[in-house]
Amino acid sequence: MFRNEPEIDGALKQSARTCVIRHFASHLLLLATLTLAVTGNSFAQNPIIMDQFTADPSARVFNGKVYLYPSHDILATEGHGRIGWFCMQDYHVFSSPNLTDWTDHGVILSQYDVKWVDSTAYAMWAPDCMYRNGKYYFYFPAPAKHSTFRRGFSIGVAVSDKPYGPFTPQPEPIKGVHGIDPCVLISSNGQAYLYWAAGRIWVAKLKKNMLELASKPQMVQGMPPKGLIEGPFVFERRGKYYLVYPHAAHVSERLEYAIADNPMGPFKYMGVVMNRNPHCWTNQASVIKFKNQWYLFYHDNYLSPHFDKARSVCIDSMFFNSDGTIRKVIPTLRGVGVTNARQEIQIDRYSCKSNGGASIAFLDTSDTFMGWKTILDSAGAWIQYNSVEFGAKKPGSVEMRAMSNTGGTVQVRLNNPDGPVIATVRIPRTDGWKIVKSPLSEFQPGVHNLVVRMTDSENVEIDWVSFR
Ligand code: FUB
Repeated sequence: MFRNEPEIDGALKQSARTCVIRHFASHLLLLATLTLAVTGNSFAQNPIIMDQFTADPSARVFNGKVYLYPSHDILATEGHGRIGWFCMQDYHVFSSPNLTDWTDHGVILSQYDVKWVDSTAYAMWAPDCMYRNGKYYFYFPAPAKHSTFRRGFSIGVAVSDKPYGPFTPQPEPIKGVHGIDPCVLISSNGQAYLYWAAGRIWVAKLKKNMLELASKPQMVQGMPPKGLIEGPFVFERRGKYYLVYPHAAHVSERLEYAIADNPMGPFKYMGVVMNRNPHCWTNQASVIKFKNQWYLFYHDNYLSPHFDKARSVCIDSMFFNSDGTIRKVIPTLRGVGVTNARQEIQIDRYSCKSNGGASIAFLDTSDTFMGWKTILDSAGAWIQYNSVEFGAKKPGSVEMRAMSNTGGTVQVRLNNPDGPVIATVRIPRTDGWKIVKSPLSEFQPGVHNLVVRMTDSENVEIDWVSFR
């Protein structure tokens, strides 16, 4: 079913068919989340970082927490980077105990901190981090001063006692490595490997000190012969090594994967993990297993729809078939997890919506970091946000931040667009945003999908919904 899915043209163009698939998937998710809710797990919406641009996510689980080491896109200005191109001068690290609540630990390394880096390049590209023997090793590509190598990229290492820094850069980049997008694997027998990209994927063993190569670089065998391949991420599952990588097979990059019995290959091409995104030329991924669930981290340009060098990290669940193959991941706005009903639920990060009369738009196109709103403008139009934890105690009322130039009425339903109505909310004609409240006529404890459905043919805009 997943292999024959058409390419997703952004989540905005969901068809009723996709919705049916999502309904089915949401029931599975609901079952999973009911189990997870017991262990206190919760989930995130896409994109996960809403106050800056992030890309090339390397997610790692250290000490029971998820650490995210992404690239940091900023917008170039005159004299500060190259306008119209990637502009990346530093790295932040983020952590989360539950994939929902993210802490930004601030800048851990900048191009100005590393002696060998050309600090006029603004090209601190896709990084990775690995733990060994009490230390955290942060690997990053950057153009070296006075480099004579192709595109000039070398790979450096910065070391810390903590996953969130402070990181101290080594005085020189790793000898013998020229390329971008480092990824480190420590296989179950304890050998560390460094992968990187230079047109194709390369691999070499690392010494125990994690700072030097222990073998000659070799090109990974078994990859598709044509098109740019970069951004390797390798992980081990059940004795097999999975290599996930972006491949520009046609116009923009799609995520593919290959499998090997040995970390150095040869790999066997297995298929597509995520279709190409027609709106964002690049994509790059990492994979983690966290609390018994596999997750794919990747990027999109949701917060910068007209400029794809300003990207945002997203997460979706990833599933394996019984033969070890990966099921294609369909990007969602909803992301992963259960949302607490008492929070401001961003229903514009929807799971599915009616074919007509429901749309989303930025709250403020001049400041996309403010997020989105939902617009309902015809009778029966609806939007559905899956997996909301209502808890055991009935909230006093439903609240919405809403506005309307006509006045309109919406129903709040549970589970699906025809599910039980738990509140009816009259949104008056307003000049601007207003908090509108309504009592709950019915309450069902536990985790439910939330549906907001228009009853009349007016026009309402909703920023968020909450139960308090
Ligand atoms: O983020 C800059 C570069 O774009 C990365 O290093 C590549 O993999 C691509 O995502």
